Amino acid sequence: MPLPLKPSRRKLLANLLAVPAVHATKRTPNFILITCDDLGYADIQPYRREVSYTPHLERMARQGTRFTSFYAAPVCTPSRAALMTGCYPKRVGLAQGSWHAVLMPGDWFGLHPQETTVARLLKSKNYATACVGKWHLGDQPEFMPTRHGFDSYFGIPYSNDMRPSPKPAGKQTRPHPPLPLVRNEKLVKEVTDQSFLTAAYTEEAVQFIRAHRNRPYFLYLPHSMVHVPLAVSNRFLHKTGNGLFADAVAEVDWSVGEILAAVERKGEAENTLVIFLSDNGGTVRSVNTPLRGHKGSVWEGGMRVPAIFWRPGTVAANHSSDEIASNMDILPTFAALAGAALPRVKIDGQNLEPLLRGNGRAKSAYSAFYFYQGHFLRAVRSGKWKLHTSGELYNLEQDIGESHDVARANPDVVAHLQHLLDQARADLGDGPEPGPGCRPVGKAKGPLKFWIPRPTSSGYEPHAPVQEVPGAPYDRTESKNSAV
Ligand SMILES: [Ca+2]
Repeated sequence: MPLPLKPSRRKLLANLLAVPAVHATKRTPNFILITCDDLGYADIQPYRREVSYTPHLERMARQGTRFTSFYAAPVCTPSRAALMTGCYPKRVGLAQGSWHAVLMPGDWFGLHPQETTVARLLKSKNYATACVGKWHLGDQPEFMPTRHGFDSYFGIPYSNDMRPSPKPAGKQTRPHPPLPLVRNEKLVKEVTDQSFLTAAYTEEAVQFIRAHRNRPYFLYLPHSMVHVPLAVSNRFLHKTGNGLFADAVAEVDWSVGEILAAVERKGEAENTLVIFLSDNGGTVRSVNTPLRGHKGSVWEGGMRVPAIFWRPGTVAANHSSDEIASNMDILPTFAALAGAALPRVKIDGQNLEPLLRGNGRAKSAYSAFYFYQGHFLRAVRSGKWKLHTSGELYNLEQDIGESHDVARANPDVVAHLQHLLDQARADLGDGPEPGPGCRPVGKAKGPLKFWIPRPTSSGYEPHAPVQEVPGAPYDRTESKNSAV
C-alpha cells in the first residue's frame, strides 16, 4: 500500500505530473483532412442557406473559416494528386491516367514513389498517419497509401463506380465486378452493397483518433460518397426527404460530426486542425449555384469547391475568405504548422496560415491560378479576372457565373493574363507533351495487378496489360460526367 504523501511532496508530484500536459498543449497540431467526392459548391448549408440536413458542417463553418474561392481540379485523380503533393497535377505527371481522364483499375500509372506526400512530409516530424477511404492515386502496389507515407490504409483504392477495364466497344454492358475493400495492402472484402461504407470509414477514423494520444497524428479521410452509385446506411435512407443524393450528403455530414465529437471528447479541439473539402465540382445532381458548369469542366462549377477549416482558438471563427486558395495549399500549410521542411522540389501551393487567422488584410499568395483540364491549359485567374484560352474574359467579382465576356472592353487585362498563360505553358506545358517543369509519373514495374479481375461472359478472366495512350480524351462540354 503506498504511503500517504506529505503536502509538499504532493505539490511536487502534481507539478511533475503537470509537465507532460504543458508539453501536450505546445505539441504540433493534429491534422484531419476530410474530403467528399463530387460534392458541389452549394450542396451544404454553409454555402446555401436552404440546405437543412448538414448541421455538423454548418457548426464547423460557424466555429471556423470557410473559403469561397477555393479550387481543386476538375476530376478525382488530378485533384488528389494536387492535394497530396502541393503541386499542379501536371507537374507530378498525373494530369490524367494512362488512357482515361482518371486512373482506372489496373492502370500502370500512379503517384511517383519519389514524390513527397503530405503523409511522408509529416512522417519526418514523427506523425502517426492513416488514410481511410478512396485513394485514387494508383492501385498498383508501389502506389498504394502504405508506400506513400501512411502507416495504415483502409478503403477502396479507386472510384466506387469502377470496373477494371473499359466496356468493350459494341458489346453489352456487363454488371460491375465487386469493389475491393483493402486493409493496408490486402483485400479484406469484395463489396457489392456500398451502403455500409460511410459508416465503416467513420468508425475506422474515430478509432484512429481515439488510439493516438502521445504522438501528433494525420488522418486523411477521403469519403467514397457522394460519387455515384450512391448508397447510404438504413439510418439515412429517406432521412432528408430530398432524395438519395441528399441522404448521402447527410450521412457524410453525420460523419463529420462524429469526427469533431471524437476530437472534442479527447480535449484536443484546440490542437487539431480539421479540414473539409470536395475533390471537384458537383455533377448535374449537385447544386453548384451561383457557379457555371459542372465536374469535368474548367468553369468555376467544375473546380471551385466548398472548403471549411476548423481549429477553435487558432482558425478564425464564423469567418469567410474570398481569397484565392486551393487544395495545393494543404501540404505547405501543414508543413508550416508542423515545422516540417518542404520538399526540395518545386511545389505550387501557399501557406494558408495568414488567411486562417482571419486578418482581413491577409492576401492570397497566388498572382496566378491555372485551370488545367487533363494535359491542357484552359484558363488563368489573377485577382478578380479569369481569362479562358478561348479568349473569354470574366470579372468574377461582378460575374461569378461567367456569363458576360468582357475581353473586348479590357485589352490590357487580357494581355496581362495572356502573359501569365504563356508562363504556365513555358513551365508545365499545354498538351500531352510535359513542360520542362513537370516531373515523371510513376509507372508500375508490373506485372499489373487487378484487385478484382474484370468480368467476361464466361466469368472472370485475367487482365490484359493496358497500353499507354498519349493525348487527352477531353472536350469542353459542361456536363461530361461519365466514369470519372
Ligand atoms: Ca470526384
